[in-house]
Amino acid sequence: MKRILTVQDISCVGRCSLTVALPILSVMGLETAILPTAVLSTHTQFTGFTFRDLTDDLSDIAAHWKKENLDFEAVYTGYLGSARQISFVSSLFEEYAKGGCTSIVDPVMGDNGKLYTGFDEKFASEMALLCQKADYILPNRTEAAYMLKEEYKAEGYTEKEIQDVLRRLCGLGAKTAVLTGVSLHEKELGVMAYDSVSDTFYSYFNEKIPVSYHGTGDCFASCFTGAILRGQSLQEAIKLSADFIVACLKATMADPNRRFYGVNFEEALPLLLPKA
Ligand code: PXL
Repeated sequence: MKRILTVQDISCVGRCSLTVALPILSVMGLETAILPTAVLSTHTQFTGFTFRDLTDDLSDIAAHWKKENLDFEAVYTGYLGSARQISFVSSLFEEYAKGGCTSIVDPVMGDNGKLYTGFDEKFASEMALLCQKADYILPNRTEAAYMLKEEYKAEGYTEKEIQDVLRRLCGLGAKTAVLTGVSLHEKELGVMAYDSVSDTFYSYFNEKIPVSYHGTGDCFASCFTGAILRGQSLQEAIKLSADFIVACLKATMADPNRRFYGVNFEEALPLLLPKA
């Protein structure tokens, strides 16, 4: 069984980061090791959350793994809380890249044109530097705009403009860029991707479900990571991940007791089981 490492926070309540990455990657048949960057009582869209920064522990944990000769087929990063954490992950990528490890960065920073609480433009520039070292980067359109220092266009962009954004994202240094939250037609929402090595674009769209929930980006990135690691193509990986998010949203909307803070991804997990 392949072993991967995911580096992100534990939001104790909130259906995001490690509480979604672990079940998704496990159901996809991957052994998942975790490196928790911080413990928060909830994600940062609540008010009054607690935040215990674990940056000081990261290097001791990694040093122990090295002593035990533990390595990983992939390192997948999500929410990182500070420039110091980015710099730590950057050295982790360098260390593990020697053994042919795949690196996947979800540059979690914001949505709908705005950065989340606690992030600023300087942090976005640091994240752009981390993307240099990644095989795959998975920004939404807001994160892409901040990393490229470009204006965020809420709507009214063309396919060609998105392709240019994808080329510039790979220009940061990543081999493949996957851009989420792309809507070229009013009733559709989906993903466009660019593999700079083969110079090929990919896209996949679904009917737009007009609701917005936190944590869907983390569900997408975890599913995408699982799909790539189990050997699915880039096109298959974006399709499965986008279909999974639609299933998560539909399950959430069908639940009269739905939570405001995250999606019912648990009900959609069977879609991700390896085919028997
Ligand atoms: O879903 C992304 C995410 C992850 N972790 C924390 C967050 C958020 C989004 O707001 O606050 C702590």
